[in-house]
Amino acid sequence: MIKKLKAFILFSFLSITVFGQKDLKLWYDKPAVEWMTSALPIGNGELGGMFFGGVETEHLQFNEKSLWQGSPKVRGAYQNFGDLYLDFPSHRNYTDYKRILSLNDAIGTVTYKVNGVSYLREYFVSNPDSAIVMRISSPGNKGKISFSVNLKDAHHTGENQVKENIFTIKGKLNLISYNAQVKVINESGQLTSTQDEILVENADAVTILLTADTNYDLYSSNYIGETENQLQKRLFDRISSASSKTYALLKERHLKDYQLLFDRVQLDLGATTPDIPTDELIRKHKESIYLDALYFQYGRYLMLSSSRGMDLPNNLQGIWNNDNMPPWECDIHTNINIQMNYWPAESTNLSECHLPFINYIKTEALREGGSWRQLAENIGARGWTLNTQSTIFGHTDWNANRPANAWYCMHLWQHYAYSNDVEYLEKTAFPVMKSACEFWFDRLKEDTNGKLVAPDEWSPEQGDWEDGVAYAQQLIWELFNQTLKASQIINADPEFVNTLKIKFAKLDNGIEIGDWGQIREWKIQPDIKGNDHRHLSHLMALYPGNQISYHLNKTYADAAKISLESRGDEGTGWSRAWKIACWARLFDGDHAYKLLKAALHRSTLTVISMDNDKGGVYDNLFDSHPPFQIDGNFGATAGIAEMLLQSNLGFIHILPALPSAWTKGSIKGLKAEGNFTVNINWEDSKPIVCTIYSGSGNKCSLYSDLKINKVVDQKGRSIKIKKDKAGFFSFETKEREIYSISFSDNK
Ligand code: FUC
Repeated sequence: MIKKLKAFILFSFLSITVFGQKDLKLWYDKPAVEWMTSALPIGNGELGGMFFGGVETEHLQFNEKSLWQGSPKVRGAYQNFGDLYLDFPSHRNYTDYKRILSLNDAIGTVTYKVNGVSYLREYFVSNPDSAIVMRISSPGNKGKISFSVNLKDAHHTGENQVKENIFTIKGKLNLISYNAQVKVINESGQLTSTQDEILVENADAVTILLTADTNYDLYSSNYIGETENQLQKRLFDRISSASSKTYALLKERHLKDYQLLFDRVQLDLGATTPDIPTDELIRKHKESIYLDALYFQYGRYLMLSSSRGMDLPNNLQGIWNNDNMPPWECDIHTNINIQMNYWPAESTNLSECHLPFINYIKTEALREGGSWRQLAENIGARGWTLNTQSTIFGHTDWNANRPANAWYCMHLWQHYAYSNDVEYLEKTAFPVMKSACEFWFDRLKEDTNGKLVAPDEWSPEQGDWEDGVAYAQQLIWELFNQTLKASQIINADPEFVNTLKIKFAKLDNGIEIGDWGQIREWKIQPDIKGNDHRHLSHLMALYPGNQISYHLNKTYADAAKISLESRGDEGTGWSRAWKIACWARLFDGDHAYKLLKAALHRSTLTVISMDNDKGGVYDNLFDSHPPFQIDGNFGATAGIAEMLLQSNLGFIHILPALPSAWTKGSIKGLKAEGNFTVNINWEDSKPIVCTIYSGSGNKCSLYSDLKINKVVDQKGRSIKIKKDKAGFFSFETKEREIYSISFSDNK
């Protein structure tokens, strides 16, 4: 009996779900018409592609994360790398067309028929083999594949060549050198090449491998690593190694690598897979809960595709950009965008994807003579700080955003809070957090009430600069609070800890209630009721910060609600996403859901607009600011996670903001602070069973609106529960054990 129960708990933990999760895909019955709105993204974390699925001409535009114009002195911008064209002149008239992006497999597919013959194309970007892999075939047929291949350099700064079955483009931008190689491998038939194209005739199938990189090196003092020749050789070796594997093996290696991470989280909202294409589904977004789950997982897909491998964060468009003069230089923006890009990393169980951002922060913040330290030095402070815009060469400009150092540190702390990795905390996070605290020790000044305030700050991106702006105060509060916690864990230098305690005690926490019941955004200039500015900078303490909650203080939570209502339910893409999380933190699931649906509103505008009624998604589910900005994708994924589970206050709150539209469902694999992994099944809008895996053996504290009936361990033994106060329970856990919690209706 006990054995059976144990098997059941394990089974329900590992595979809560044999449900609709296997059918996560975006699909269309026609080729893409426009890069931004309808081409589909693939990527391995640094190398990315957008495929159009054109039949007569296939177009794959590609990027590599470090291909930037600029240098430490010159601002520059993130660049398009190039375009691959496949021409099938005899495929003019076709039928049975379908273009798919499977999130389960991270594989793009294009299928169609010409004269009754079926054709299949498959595209993915392999992380283990560092290449874009494309396969052209006609299943069951021989000798049907004939087409030409063309590679275009988006810059033409160097010499491009075709040698047998390999294309090479190379050149140099302001600082860095780049190189891309494409290898065409035919099975049967003939392959010939000219100066600028490779021609395949009557092949059974063809595999195309594309790899691209630059000699950028974050860890070098001048940001340059290899010579051009070394780069060329590395890519040649890379593509040779990939081409020594069969297509089947490349695909197997890709699937294994991707699914290991993607499958960690599964969300079932009880939806059936719709039989209409995704663009039509978006038009009917209000009726579809399938789309809710798809959009949640799309954020995780995009994270895996844009934030693995090299230590550089994904940018305003992740890694996908077809423009050499992109909006806002497609850079690293520090006043919401880059942070939002990483909101779902820990909670949706993709902790590894957080590291490229974290390691980049550490490297730049501690770089001797680096620009972030220089900015601090310029105003007579120790430590490091930032402006609003940054590039991969440490260049940072346009409007001081000093409190961004505190906001960046929240990410450093969060990675510890979820992983409980003390060595990481001591070696990576803490030195950077300490240095940011020292900046504020030197910078803060006393106001007339004896409180410490940050002088001359901004509430991005509106109003006047003044002392003690809520945005700055709330962020510094988080920095001091989290650094103090970190200091205690690693036994930090007592002198520093002592100063931190003194400063923290005197710090203005940035939470003050104004004359219409709102959280004040500024101390001096008035808050205008109905100001619907897209930034929610004075609500930092609600989300992503931790000071405001109904669990802590109803008065402040009510005031935050008044402020949020005043901002309205529209906004640019990312603004809508932020509001999902804010309403979730106010435990209002239906309002959070209203914002999720607002985020899924169909947008078509592709030029910059700041209008609140223009945000939403394009037909390819890319978030539209407008234009495309990936932060809104990641923000919505984080917001949905926040609706189902919150753990930012030292306990796990199960289903804190479940909307009435999701009456029955389950979530598997969300992470909670304290290194817990959580599965929840619910019915009639109430949790039925919750299974928790304890990664570090911490005490598990929980909050639930329902009474907890029983906690059993893996062996089916009842675990002693401690009732703390109304709704709060806790129990001791052992490392790597699974616990199953059941609920009863009455409190
Ligand atoms: C911030 C925002 C804008 C835009 C830009 C890239 O400046 O205020 O809305 O997202 O970043």
